[in-house]
Amino acid sequence: MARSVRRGRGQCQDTGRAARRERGGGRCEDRGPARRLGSVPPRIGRRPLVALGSLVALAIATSVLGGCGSGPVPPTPVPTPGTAAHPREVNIIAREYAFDPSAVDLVPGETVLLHIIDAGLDVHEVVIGDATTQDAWEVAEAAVAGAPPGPTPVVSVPPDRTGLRVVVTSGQRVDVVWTVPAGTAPLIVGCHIPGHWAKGMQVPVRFIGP
Ligand SMILES: [Cu+2]
Repeated sequence: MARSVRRGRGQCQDTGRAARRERGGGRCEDRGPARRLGSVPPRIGRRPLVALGSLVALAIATSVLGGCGSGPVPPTPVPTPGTAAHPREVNIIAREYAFDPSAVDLVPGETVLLHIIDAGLDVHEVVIGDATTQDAWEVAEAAVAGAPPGPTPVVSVPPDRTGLRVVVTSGQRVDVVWTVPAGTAPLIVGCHIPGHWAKGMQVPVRFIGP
């Protein structure tokens, strides 16, 4: 079962089902200054300067390509799945007209503490559910498009299509504890305040393994 912590006037609905890095072992040795005091510096002509420049460029390229921090970027570590006792915190930020992150990573069956934040000026919502759920809310909310300013109109969908829904107003944060379905059927995070879905407020849930 999901439970929510209200911070403001948001609505929440839920079905409740819910280096020092090794560098190849090589060592560097300091051989001291290249020129001793009193010695006469060698004459550097045009050609040696060109050669010296080439060597510096090669050294920089080698440093960038093969030096510290090189190599393939490691994959993002898979988080420890949340439990009922210790839900994993997940942020979803809504603004005009997008969600951040652009894909919400969840582990099937884990319990998460969603921090849903409206960082925009308009009212937004987070609906998590499959395509059927998204369609149901899109139709239901389109029916109240053009409602006068004021409280968000009350809308509803059939009980088996509610998914998780949280409405947030500008600057508001609503925290919701929610258990991710154990299956891996595709889920979407969407906003159906009239017009918002079409403007891009839809991102996928990306299931990740423990
Ligand atoms: Cu929105």
